[in-house]
Amino acid sequence: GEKSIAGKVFFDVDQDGVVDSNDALLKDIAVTITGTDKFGQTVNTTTTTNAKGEFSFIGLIESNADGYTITQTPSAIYQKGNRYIGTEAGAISNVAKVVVGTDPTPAIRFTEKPKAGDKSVSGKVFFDVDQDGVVDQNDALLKDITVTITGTDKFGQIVNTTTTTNAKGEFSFTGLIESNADGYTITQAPSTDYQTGNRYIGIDSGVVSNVVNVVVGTDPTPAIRFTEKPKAGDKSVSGKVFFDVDQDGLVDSNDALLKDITVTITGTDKYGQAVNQSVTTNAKGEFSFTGLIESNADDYTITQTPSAIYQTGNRYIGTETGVVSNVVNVVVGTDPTPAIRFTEKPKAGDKPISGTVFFDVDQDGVVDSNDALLKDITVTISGTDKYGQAINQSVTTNANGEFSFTGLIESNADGYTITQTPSTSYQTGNRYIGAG
Ligand SMILES: [Ca+2]
Ligand SMILES: [Ca+2]
Ligand SMILES: [Ca+2]
Ligand SMILES: [Ca+2]
Repeated sequence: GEKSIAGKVFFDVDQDGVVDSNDALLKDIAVTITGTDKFGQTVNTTTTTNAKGEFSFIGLIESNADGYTITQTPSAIYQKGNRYIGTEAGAISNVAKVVVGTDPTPAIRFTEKPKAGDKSVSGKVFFDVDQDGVVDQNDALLKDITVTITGTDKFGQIVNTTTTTNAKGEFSFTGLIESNADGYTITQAPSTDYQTGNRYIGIDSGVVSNVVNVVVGTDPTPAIRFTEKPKAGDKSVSGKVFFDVDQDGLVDSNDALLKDITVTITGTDKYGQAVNQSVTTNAKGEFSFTGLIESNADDYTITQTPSAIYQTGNRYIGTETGVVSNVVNVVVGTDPTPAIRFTEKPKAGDKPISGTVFFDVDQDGVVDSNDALLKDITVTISGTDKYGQAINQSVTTNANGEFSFTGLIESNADGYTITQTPSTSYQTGNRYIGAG
C-alpha cells in the first residue's frame, strides 16, 4: 500500500488541541492501528511516538468501508483528553476511526489532560483569646468563615476555590493537583466580630496573618490553623474624685477636686481576659479608662484609693443615690457606662477644748474655800470649722464644774466661740483662757 496515517500525542493542559508552552509532547506512547483492508486482510500494527510525540503508519492499503481504528494507549501519569481528526472538533477519546481511501487521511491528534488531583489542604479557624494556638474553654470554633485557595498548579492551571468552615471551624480543599514552586495561597476572610490573630502551619510558630502560602507536593500538607483575637475594646469608664464636705455629691465652693488619686479597674472581660489597670486623677479630679472590652456578667470593679488627708465618703454611679464606699461595681456593656463620682469627707476631728465654771467670790480665778464649782451649767461652742462646716454643740458642767468638747475639727480663721450660759444665782465674772 501507499497510504499512510500520521498524528501526534501530547499532554494538553488546557485541552485546546494546541501545544502551548506548558503542554508536553509525549514520547514512547504506543499507538495501534487495527481493522481490515479493502481486500479483507487484517491490519494490526503498533508503533510508538517519537521525541516530538509523532507517530505514523505507512504502506497502508485502503481500508474497508468500516475504516481503521487507531488507538492511543493512555500514559500512566495523565488521563485521556480530546482527540482530533483533521479539523474536526475534539471529543474525549483515545480512539480514532478513519476510512483510508483515495484522499489524504487527515492528521490525528491525541491529547491527554491532568488527572484529578489527590492532594488536600485543610485546617481550622477559631477565635483564640489568648493567642496560644490551642482551642481553650473561652475560645470558639468559627463557623461559616470563607477560606480561599489560589495559585497555579504544577501544570500551569489557575487554582481559585472558595469554601466555608463547618460547625467545627474546619475547612478543606480536596482533589488538588500539586502546586507549582510558588505554592498555593490560602486566605481566611476576617470575621466581623474579631480581628486577625496568629496563623499556624503545622507545628510552626504563629505569626499574625490571615494568609498562608504552602507548596503542595508529594508530602502531606501540614494542617493550617487560622485564629482570630478580640478587637480592641471601645468602651470606657470615667468619673471624678472630689472632697465633698457636705456629702451632697456636688462640688461646692468649699469642696475640692482631688488630683493624683489612684483609681484601679479590675475584673474579667467578656472573653475571659483579666483586666487590671490603674490611672490617676487629673487636676480636675477626673479619671478615665478607655479601650475597654465589655465586662463579663460579674462586672468590673473600680476602686478609688483613699487619700491620706480625708476619709471615704459617698460614691455615686450615674444618678443613683450615694453610699459610703470607695468601690464601684459596673457592668460595661453596649450602653454608655454611667459616670462615677467618688467623694471623700473630712476625717473625724481630734481636737479637744475643756474648762471649768465656778463661783469665784474674790474673782482671783482660783477656787478658794468660799468659792463653789458650778454644776449643770450649759456651755456652747459655735463657729465654723476649717472646712466651712458649722459647729454648734452644747454640754453641761459636771459636779466638778468641768466641761469639755472633744472630736473637734480645727476651726477656721475666725475661731470658735465658747459661751457659758449665766447661772440664775450669780452674775458673769472673769473668764480666763489658759494661764491668762
Ligand atoms: Ca494547549
Ligand atoms: Ca487559646
Ligand atoms: Ca458638696
Ligand atoms: Ca477665788
